[in-house]
Amino acid sequence: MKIYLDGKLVPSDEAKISVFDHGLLYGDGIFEGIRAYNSRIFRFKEHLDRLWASAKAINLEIPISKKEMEKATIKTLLANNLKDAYIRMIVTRGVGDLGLDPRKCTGAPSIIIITDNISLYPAELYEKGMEVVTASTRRIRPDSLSPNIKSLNYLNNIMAKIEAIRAGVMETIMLNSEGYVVECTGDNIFLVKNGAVYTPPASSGALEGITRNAAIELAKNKLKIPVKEQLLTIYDVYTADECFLTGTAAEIIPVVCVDLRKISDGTPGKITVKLIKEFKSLTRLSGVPIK
Ligand code: PXG
Repeated sequence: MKIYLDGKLVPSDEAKISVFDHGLLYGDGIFEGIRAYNSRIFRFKEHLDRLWASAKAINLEIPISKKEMEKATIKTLLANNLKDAYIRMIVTRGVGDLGLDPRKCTGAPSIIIITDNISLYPAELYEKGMEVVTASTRRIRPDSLSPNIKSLNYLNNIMAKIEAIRAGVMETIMLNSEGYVVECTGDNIFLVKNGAVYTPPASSGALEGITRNAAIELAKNKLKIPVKEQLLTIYDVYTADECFLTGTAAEIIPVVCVDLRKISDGTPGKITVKLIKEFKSLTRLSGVPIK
C-alpha cells in the first residue's frame, strides 16, 4: 500500500508525521472521506470544494491547488491499483511547538492521501437493515464549531460512537442541544412518512453530507417523491414508515430498529430499497475518471 505524503508516494509503514504536528497535538487540521467506484471518483468536485471550505473556515491555507490535489489522488489510486476505493484526504496544520498558536507551525501544512477498500458495515446489514440507538452525547452546537468543518477533532462523534458500542449496535442517532434529531456519528439521517422523504436541515447542526445531497436529488428527480428538510424529533423517527442513513463510507443503509422500536414492520422500506438501487447506478456511471 502506497500513501501520498507531502508530494511523495511512500510505503504505508514509512508514512509518518511529526509528534509536533498540530493535527496530532490538537486535532488542528481537516479531512475528507471520498469514494471511487468503477474507476471514477464520485462527486470529486464537491469533496474538494468542501475540503477547501473547511480549510478557509479554520484559516488554513492548503499549499497546493485543487487540480494538483486531484492529480495526487489519481496518482495514489493508480499506484495502489484501486478501481473501487475509499479515499481519505487529510491536511494538517503542520509542525509547530507545544502551544496552541497556529502561527508557530512555520513549515507547510502536511497533505496525506490514503486509499483503501473499506466497507463500513457488514454486507448483510444492507439487506436486513441495521439497529441504532439514540446517544446521550449531544451534537456539538454549530455556534461553537460548525458541523460543516470536517476537522480532525471528531471527539464529539467518538463519544457517541462509544455509546453505540456499549449498546451493542454500530451507529447512534445524535440530537442537537435543543433535542432535535440531527445526524449520526458519521452519517446523515432520513425518514420516509406517507410517501414523503424527510431529513433535518443542515442549519439544525448536521453536516451537509454529499451522499445526503445525492439522496435528496435521487428522491426528487428519479423517484419523483417530495423531499422536506425540516426539524425532526425522536418521536418522528419511532413513528416513521422508513428510516435510512447516508454517508460516503456507509453509502445508503436501511435502519429497521431504533431504541428497541421497530420501524414499521422491521424490514427495509420500499423507498429506501429503490434509493439504494438508484444510488448504485449513479455511482457506477458518474464521477471523475481515474485514467
Ligand atoms: N455526518 C457526519 C458527522 C460525518 O462525519 C456524514 C454525515 C456524511 O457525509 P458525506 O459527505 O460523506 O455523505 C459524515 C461523513 C465513518 C466516517 O467512518 C464518516 C465520516 C468521516 C469519517 C469517518 O463512518 N464522514
